[in-house]
Amino acid sequence: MIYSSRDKTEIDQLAVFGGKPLFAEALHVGRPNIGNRDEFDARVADILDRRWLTNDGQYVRELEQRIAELVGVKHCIAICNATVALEIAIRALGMSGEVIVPSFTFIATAHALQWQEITPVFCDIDPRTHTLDAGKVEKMITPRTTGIIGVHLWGNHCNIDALGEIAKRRGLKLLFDSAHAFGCSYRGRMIGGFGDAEVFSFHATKFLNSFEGGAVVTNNRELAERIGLMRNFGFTDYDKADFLGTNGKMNEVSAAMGLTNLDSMDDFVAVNRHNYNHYATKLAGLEGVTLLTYDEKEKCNYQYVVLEIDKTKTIVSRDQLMEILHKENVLARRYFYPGCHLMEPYRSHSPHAGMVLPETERLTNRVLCLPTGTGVNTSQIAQICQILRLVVENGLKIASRLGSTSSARLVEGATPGV
Ligand code: T4K
Repeated sequence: MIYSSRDKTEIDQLAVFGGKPLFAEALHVGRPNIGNRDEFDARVADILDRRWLTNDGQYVRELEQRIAELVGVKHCIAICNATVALEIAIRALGMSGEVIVPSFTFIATAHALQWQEITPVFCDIDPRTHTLDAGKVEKMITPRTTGIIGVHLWGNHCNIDALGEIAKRRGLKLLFDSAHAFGCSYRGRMIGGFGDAEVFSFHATKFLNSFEGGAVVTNNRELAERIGLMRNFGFTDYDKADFLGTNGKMNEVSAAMGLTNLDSMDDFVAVNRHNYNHYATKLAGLEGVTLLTYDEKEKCNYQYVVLEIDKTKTIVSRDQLMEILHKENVLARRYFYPGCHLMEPYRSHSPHAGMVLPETERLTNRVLCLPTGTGVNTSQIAQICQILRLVVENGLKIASRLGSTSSARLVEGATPGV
């Protein structure tokens, strides 16, 4: 192998042991994908000229139409972010009591329920896809259960057919948190058209961003109308509110960003895919480090590069590996540690929830997400992988030098959910 002068080949060169960090500037997971700036600037100028900034504006409508066409659904309602979109969809679907969700997800999935005093009942996941284990969902149903929320984590689809079958047979509503899955497919059909409704996120860190934003997509006209009204305080006319509503409106600048990025969507996928393949090549054969795979038969946005670290083989733990990368200025993230069930208020409500979540608890201690997207280049990826290789191939030496204090320090100082 040929090394450049900046490469690290000895463990003493690692920043964690006092070496100079590999990157002068931080490499982030979730650096936004940004499309054509001139196109965006022109749209913003148009918004200012027309003085129509929000409230069902022209760009919001165009974005909704283009998303509905792309996904192949009848209705798209743009919302200010996916958390509020989930809250509105949950309420519009009439969910109450208990709803079954994975714990291995961003806390927003659970919070959107709890915010309306609906209890999220955490169900375990399939360790292969990191999505709800349909076989276990049925066991979590009680007389209070009104729905299931599946999460297409990392863009990997849930077992949609099995969840649909359970929901139908048990008379439950089925919603998908598709925050990660814009541009992905299931059995050749785009994610977005399944269950009673699906929710996308267009947060800055997502595959397609509108700064902040989200959308509910559905084929149910009545539901779409209700969601559209709920997004705007429940107003059905001037001075007339027929529903309890909220302010879930997307503004015009966000829609302009969403439209601009939609135009570059194919380029974003190409970059992500290239990055993913590069990681796969560079990490091939590295014992104890497994790259999450995506279903090659489906469309995928490849927005997440997800590693599973098996400490029994790498000797250094996932948290030590993360600490080492952070010191090199590679801000890898342990999404979605420690699992919703171990964060408040859920931890206090159900202190023993973990007993039925063995796969979730195993995964939350293994997963590490690496930087990708248009903000990272091929040579940076090669350097990140070289560090990983150096560390794992010297796992025993490094783990003993780091000692047990590093992970303890890391966990103490960790940001919840990070
Ligand atoms: N459901 C699921 C499954 C989700 O993953 C999410 C959100 C939701 C629902 C709710 O969607 P929204 O209501 O947000 O639309 C980030 C995002 O804030 C969050 O949207 C996302 N999931 C989650 C997976 O990741 P944090 O706490 O990691 O954000 P933060 O600020 O640490 O940013 C992540 C990295 O991105 C940082 O290293 C910095 C970089 N970054 C971030 C922003 C905002 C940039 O480089 N530029 C930026 O503008 O949650």
